[in-house]
Amino acid sequence: MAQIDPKAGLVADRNLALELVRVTEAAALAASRWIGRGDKNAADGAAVDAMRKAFDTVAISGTVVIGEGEMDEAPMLYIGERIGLGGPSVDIAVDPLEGTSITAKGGPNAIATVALAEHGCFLHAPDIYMEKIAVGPGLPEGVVDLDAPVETNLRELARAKKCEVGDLMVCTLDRDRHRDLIKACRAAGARIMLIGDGDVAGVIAVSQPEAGVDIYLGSGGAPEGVLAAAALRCIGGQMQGRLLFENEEQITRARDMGVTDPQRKYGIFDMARGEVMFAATGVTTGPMLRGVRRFAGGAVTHSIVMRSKSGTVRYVEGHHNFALKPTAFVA
Ligand code: VTB
Repeated sequence: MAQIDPKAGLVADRNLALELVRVTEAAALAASRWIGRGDKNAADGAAVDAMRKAFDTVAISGTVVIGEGEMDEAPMLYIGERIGLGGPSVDIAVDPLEGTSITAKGGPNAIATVALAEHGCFLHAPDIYMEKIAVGPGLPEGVVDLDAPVETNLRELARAKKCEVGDLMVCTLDRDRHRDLIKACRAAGARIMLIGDGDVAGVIAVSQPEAGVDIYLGSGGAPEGVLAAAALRCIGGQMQGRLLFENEEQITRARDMGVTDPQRKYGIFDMARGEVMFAATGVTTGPMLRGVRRFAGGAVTHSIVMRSKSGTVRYVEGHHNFALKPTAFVA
């Protein structure tokens, strides 16, 4: 195995990005056994377990900063857990199965995902909601803003894209709490793609022309917001987020995690600074990635891996031979 100078930082190790794919592949393969079987906890558990084991083979000194919960509520990949074989000191954000309910129902767009940054570069987001707005690359900085009315954002975005508001596709989670948001988008004349779960992929879609999404709006998990910000740092695009607190206890918890201003509007660099790497593997098929296809003795996976430093986006098709692969990665 290549020797890595721990002081050289991430920059020294391009290969780390490809190592991350092994980790998301492992989680996706494990979760794929549970597609459509109606047990989201089993699907999630399998993904977490496989991802945790896969991290044991990666040459990093990693600390989980976005994970499965606090140490007392999650046995593995909990916030603060140290993972990896030893190597550069990095912070890790994980969502071993983004879309547990989707997987349980066999629906579209569930992914296994991981992001990595130099120590101290990810927002330590508590597991609460975050209001999010994101658009793709190549647009004037500040073309949309979390604090602007929906109509204004859509009008400005259409102007920048030289199209009609009616040409725009908004992506948001299909939730009752988005009733007013959806109404405002429709009143403005925009089209809407309502997704059941999976707002990491939903946000990333704004930066993938083939996904046909122009803007992501609405609230979803704050940890998912940080993962999406990491991805957009690599692939390009603009994103803002604000934590949505429902009670004092959440504010106190966030303060303990280093959030000093609960009202703060976070820009993409506030959520994922420095050099960032992102990887995801499809569990079920969506616009971004194809899902795991299993067959006798093996499976095929599709993954995306990217680095902010180079901006290279790679799609990796993995053909897995279960006769040769350690069982931990197959389970
Ligand atoms: C989103 C979605 C996730 O949580 O972040 C969502 O991307 C937000 O919570 O896949 P609600 O379901 O309460 O709206 C997930 O669904 C994961 O639980």
